[in-house]
Amino acid sequence: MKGFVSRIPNAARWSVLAAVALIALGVAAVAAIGFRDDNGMDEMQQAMDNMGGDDMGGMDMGDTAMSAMPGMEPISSAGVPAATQSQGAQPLPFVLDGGVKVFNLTAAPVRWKLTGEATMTAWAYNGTVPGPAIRVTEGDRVRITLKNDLPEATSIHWHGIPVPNAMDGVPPFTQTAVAPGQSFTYEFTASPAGSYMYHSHVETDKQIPLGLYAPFVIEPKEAPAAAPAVDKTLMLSEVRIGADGQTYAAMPMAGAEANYFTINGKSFPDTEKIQVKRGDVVRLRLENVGQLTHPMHLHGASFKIVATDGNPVPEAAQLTKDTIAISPGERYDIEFVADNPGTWVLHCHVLHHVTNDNVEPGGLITVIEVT
Ligand SMILES: [Cu+2]
Repeated sequence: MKGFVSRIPNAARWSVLAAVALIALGVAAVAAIGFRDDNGMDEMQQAMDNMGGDDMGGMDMGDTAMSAMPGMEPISSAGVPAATQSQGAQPLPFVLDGGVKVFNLTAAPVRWKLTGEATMTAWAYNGTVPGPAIRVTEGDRVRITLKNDLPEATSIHWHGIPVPNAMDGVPPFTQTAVAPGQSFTYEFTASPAGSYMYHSHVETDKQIPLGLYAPFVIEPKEAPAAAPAVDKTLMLSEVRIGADGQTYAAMPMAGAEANYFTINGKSFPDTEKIQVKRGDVVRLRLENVGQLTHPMHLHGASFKIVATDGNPVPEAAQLTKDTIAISPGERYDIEFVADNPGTWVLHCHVLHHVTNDNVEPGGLITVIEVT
């Protein structure tokens, strides 16, 4: 054998070696494919099929596949009426009953416009998203009756307000959930002053994105010497409208995420424009009732953080910023002097959150016009 090999010319010897090497590589490759086929690829293919793998373009999972998952079915829009009002977070009127301020809320489905083009099936208090704003004075006794005209049980939690335990609105711990057709009355003393929210505390992953939330402001008993000229509450949230036009509230996985981001129930360009006079002190109460963190960035001015989660910040501790990250559940009151005329924007700096179904500009942008 040695003699045979030594008699083969060099070039031919290299060819033989190369051929042997190629065969070895081929065997290894076949072995590898077989291994993956048996142990991984089939499972991966199966998972892709289960996920609606054909619909991965644009990271859309495919709403048919989504609706087959528990809790991921679209919200029924059958027989849901169109909203008769176009703006949420408007003041809720009350009647006085022996010194108690009495408010009435009805939770019911409604078709709610996010923009001129996009309409969601909302579950709303008194027909708007957010629901009506409750604004009272520190020390007021308030009584709020919730009537449930939803297809499912619900409740109201007074987010941030120290209420008696039985009034906290958290089934099954503090009350039984309010069944469809039933009512429940909450009563407590509104204190201390600050920026709060109220929202459902049943199936929150579904009911809050659908619109069961609203602002609750407790004014100080003694009005501050220099009250801001402009005082607006901006509630941040998000929801998903599928390629099938249906509303999907729950979003437990990547690819099935929210595609509409809202300020007071509207996505830009339908967010409310804030008109301000030059020199005005502007207070914005930023409240995040959604499930994502939003670093809100203001153009044209720096602001001071004057309250966090309803608690006043002592002047010496008030940070000066132009961007503030608001986590789910947080509230920040910011104030600035509008001394710079022009059209300025306040927007989220997670840039996907300034899109409507992936089209920019949209979502969490609001315009502040200083004239
Ligand atoms: Cu954001």
